[in-house]
Amino acid sequence: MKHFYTFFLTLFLTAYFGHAQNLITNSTFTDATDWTVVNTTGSIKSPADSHTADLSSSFELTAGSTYNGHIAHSQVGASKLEAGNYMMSYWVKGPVGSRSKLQVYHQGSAINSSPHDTSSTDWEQVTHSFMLAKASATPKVFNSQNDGTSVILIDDVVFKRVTTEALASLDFATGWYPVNATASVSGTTHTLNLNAGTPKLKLYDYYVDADTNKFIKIDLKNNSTNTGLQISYLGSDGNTKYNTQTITASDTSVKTYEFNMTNAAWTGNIEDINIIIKKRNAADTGWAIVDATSGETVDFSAITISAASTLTTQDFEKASISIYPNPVSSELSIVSDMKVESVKVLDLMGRTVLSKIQMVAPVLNVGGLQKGVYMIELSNENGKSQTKKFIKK
Ligand SMILES: [Ca+2]
Repeated sequence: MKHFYTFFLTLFLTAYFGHAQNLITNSTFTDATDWTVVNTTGSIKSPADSHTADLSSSFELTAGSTYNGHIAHSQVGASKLEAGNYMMSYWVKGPVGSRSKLQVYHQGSAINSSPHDTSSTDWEQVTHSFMLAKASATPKVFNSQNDGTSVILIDDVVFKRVTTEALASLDFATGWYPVNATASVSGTTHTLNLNAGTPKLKLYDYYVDADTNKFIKIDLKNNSTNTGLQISYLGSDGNTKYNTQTITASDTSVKTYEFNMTNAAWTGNIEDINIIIKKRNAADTGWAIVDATSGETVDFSAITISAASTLTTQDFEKASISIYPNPVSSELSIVSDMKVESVKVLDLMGRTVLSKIQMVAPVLNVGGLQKGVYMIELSNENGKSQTKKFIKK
């Protein structure tokens, strides 16, 4: 029965975590340059004998004669790791009684799995769970028979972060880590201090169930001169995707920005999610990385992951707005329960008589207009608007 459990667990893990989100996967070993053979001999098995049905080859490793022979992967840098839980696994095939193990060399110490003695001549899986600090790590797979002759095959090596499903309301104080930036947390506010390059908050501890959740809402106050907010993620097609929108620079209040993530690559369990601060390029044709001299901050206060849009600013057309006095001789006051970003005034023929004016105070001077009836068009920052009629006396 044990074999059945192993088998089903493997299928589950493969489907559940997907493939591309892992830090290391080796189903073929064609990237053999990433692996170094230590204290023994080894090479890609040819002709192929693969754990996977596609016969995508495996790695044949002979035991060292007096010391543990192994293959060591090139170091996984600290920039790819964050303190937390990780797992590593491999498939092994060899004569009954073959002995192998996993090791992760980290901060001067070896984190070993228990030795695995094969119980059959078929492929068997070995998994190893461990914790890492934010420091580089070197994954290794050992043939630990130490007899100088025993040969095993290794395939489908996986090294990955152990993640759990993101909560609908994610606390910025946990799970989010600064990259190209430093961060400080005070109460519910997570302040990102921007460095040059691509300052961002990276989500290491969670994945998002993209089949259920299609909207990500971010509350922030942008204290910087940068005007872009970008969500990047590893799409289900294996490619990194970007979703970017404009944010208000040098803001004085918290604003809500919602990202509609609906697209063909936002399915399954999505990992490697980043929230990146961007700026416009010099030609104003696209987004660029922030300046070396930036050194500014963005205060994040909430992130909400949901199935449907929760933005109320889309209801600007229904906002309660009144203008007075009406008729008016000079100063027209505007009272609204939602922020009015700009206004313009048209005559009854639809001709613009006062072109678009950014609202810095809720008062518009119409003293220069001829007597008559006019329309005032009030707009929010997303371009939604509603129109009111007034009389100039
Ligand atoms: Ca293979």
